[in-house]
Amino acid sequence: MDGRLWSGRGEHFHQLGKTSRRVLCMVLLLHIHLINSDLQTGQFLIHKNKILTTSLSMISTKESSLQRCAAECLKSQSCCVCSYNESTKVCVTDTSGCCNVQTKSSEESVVMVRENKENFTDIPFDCSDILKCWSTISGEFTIYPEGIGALEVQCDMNTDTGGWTVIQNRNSSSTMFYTDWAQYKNGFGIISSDFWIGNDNLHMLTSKRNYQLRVDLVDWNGETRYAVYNIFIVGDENTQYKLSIDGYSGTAGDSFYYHNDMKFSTRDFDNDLVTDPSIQSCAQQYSGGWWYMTCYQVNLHGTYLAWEAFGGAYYDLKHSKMMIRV
Ligand SMILES: [Ca+2]
Repeated sequence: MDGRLWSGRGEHFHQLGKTSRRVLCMVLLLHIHLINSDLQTGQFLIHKNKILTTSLSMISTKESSLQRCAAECLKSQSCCVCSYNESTKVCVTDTSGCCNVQTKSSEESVVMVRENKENFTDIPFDCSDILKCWSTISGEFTIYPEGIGALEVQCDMNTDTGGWTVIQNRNSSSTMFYTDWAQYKNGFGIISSDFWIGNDNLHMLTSKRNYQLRVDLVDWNGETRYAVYNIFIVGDENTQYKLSIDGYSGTAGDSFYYHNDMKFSTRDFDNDLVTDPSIQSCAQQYSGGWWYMTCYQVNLHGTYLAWEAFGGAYYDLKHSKMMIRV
């Protein structure tokens, strides 16, 4: 099908019904868009002399034209990218729901990317998106959570099928966790070792998607245990980063639920529920920053890296890692 098909056929065109004419006009318009597509069309951005290299779920079909290949992609709710080879007539549609394009040079081929990416994964919000569209290997990545902008994070792609955004990592020897409200608000540390992602970031993430929390713990004998919570939401600063946590499963025991509904406390900002004025704040007493009550069953940032059901409140674990996933 090319532009000449339509010359000198006016009489046939007028013989068609009104609806058919309308449909043909739309097809013709799409066609014109596609053949005049040096840069952009109404539907696709065209990359000439390119072919798709990698994708998670590609479907190959034979199509008689570029337009038919584009139409195949448009039919699918999860096709953002397709490529067509004029010579072999092979049409490859990517039905992963991802819009990231990895191409290599190839004459006679074009790669087409939908212009409207609204319903597709275009930029990664978190490590679930990274796993889906960018990488199946753990490492450091940049994510773009709504309201935050670019954020460097550690993604765990190994634990329980992966897709985890790591929000905390601590070796008990690290003392940087006994710090103030501003540090906990903004985050601190180095994401390749000991760090806290920051309460503002935690709030922005957990208020936009429904996350589960996973905590992995290791003691000094090398024993490992974990806890998963199906509900994990951190409020904004006005709520003092109030914690909502529920839906435990795992091997560590359900100690964290004790902290449900608690506000965050730091050494300079006491929101715990200890009322006895002779007792200093939990954050100061146990040298940490946490959702203290009176005071804790879980204290991953304190003098003792503690999870009560795993050895007791004063049993210092070696390592903790907290991460979230949709
Ligand atoms: Ca208090």
